[in-house]
Amino acid sequence: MFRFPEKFLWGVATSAYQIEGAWNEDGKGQSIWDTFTHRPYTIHNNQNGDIACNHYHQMPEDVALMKELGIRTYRFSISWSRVLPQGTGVINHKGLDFYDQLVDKILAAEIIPNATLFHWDLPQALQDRGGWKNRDSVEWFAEYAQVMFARLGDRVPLWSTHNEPWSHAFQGYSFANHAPGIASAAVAYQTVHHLLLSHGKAVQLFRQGGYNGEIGIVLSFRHYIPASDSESDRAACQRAYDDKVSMFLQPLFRGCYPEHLISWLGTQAPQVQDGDLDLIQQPIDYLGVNYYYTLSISFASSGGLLKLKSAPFSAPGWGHTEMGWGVNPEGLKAVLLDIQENYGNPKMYITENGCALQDQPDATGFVADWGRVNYLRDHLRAIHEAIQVGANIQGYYLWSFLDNFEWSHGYRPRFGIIRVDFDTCQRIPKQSAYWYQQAIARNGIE
Ligand code: GBH
Repeated sequence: MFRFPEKFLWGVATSAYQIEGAWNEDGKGQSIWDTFTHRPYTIHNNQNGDIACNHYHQMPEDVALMKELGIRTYRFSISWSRVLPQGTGVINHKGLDFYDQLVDKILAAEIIPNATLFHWDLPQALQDRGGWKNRDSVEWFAEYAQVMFARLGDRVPLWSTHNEPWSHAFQGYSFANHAPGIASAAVAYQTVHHLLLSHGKAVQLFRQGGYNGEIGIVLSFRHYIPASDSESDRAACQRAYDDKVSMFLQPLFRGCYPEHLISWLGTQAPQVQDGDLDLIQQPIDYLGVNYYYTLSISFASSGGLLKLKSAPFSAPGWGHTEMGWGVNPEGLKAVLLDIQENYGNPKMYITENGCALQDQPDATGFVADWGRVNYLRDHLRAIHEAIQVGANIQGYYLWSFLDNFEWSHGYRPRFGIIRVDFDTCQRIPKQSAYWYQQAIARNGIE
């Protein structure tokens, strides 16, 4: 039995656009994800989040299910355009009331709410003003954050500013496989800078408001290993790490962007003004760690340019998940130990970890997802090992509570420990939900 520290927080995570639905109800404004998914041939099978899991209407039932499983903390995100339909200015009180009621229901179930301000669904009205490319976005975000702190700050003890700024900046503004679907690497790096600046600004406002809780940021981590021992592969690996990890951890914890990276980027490097890095470097209360997979890295030349090449890496005995991602629980431990050793061992929550499978329900509709149980168990063992060697890890949020809208992949990959029938919106706990319930009850795993 691997026992966890007494106060370890066992949680589940979701995000607004992926579960809520009700995309145009009760005064909600349009977000860039509404726009993006309504564009034909953008998303797998032309699917969208118009209804998603219908969580907006089934919220009380969902919280009751969490309570039944013994969940101790719930990480959700707030839809900015539900609260501020135009992004700034007029408040939509019905939208704000929804989150108010959600928080009250969560607290009544003795679950600790962890609210993420931005999980990628920017109000379309702000995109029309340039989105995150526009430096004014920092002020827009500050206004929105103030509204949320003022309304929920008395009851929400855990806040996250941004979810995976890397993913939003690059998938949204460079690879264009996410909203807003813009393809420009230079804009993506500028977006990173504005996302980080707005994070710093929100943290500052949170401190000034004297709120009692903890505030942090959630980053996307992968473990990178060189494809071979060659000098070139090791250099490629370092470059990937700088681009995806140091790019965020250095400004947040050391007040600078990685030098190598900035010179590599040349004219694509973000424009930084005096004082920006001081704002970004505001001390945070915790670092949110999202980890799913490990990549093996090398250089490949394409058209005379040196490019990074990555391949999924699976530890021996593991296959790939439904996303095509490799499985490597040791990679999570490596990520945690790296943060412990090189960034001052901040308080950490694993804010996302989980796997997509081709879940097959039996004749009764039950899903015996033992593959997911194996994935979760071995990642939790890796976390346990990291805690044993002193990494300051206080909790774990399983992605995801419900099967949901997996962005460009639509509803095909199922990440939930609760199955959702997307025709009826019926919820059925899977084997993994019962396994997790037992882990929480015992505060440990086998
Ligand atoms: C998280 O991102 C998200 O926060 C969550 O909303 C999502 O549902 C969940 O994980 C499962 O995917 O454009 O080819 O370079 C996941 C981590 C990191 C996965 C970036 C995709 C880049 C793919 N993501 N990765 S690519």
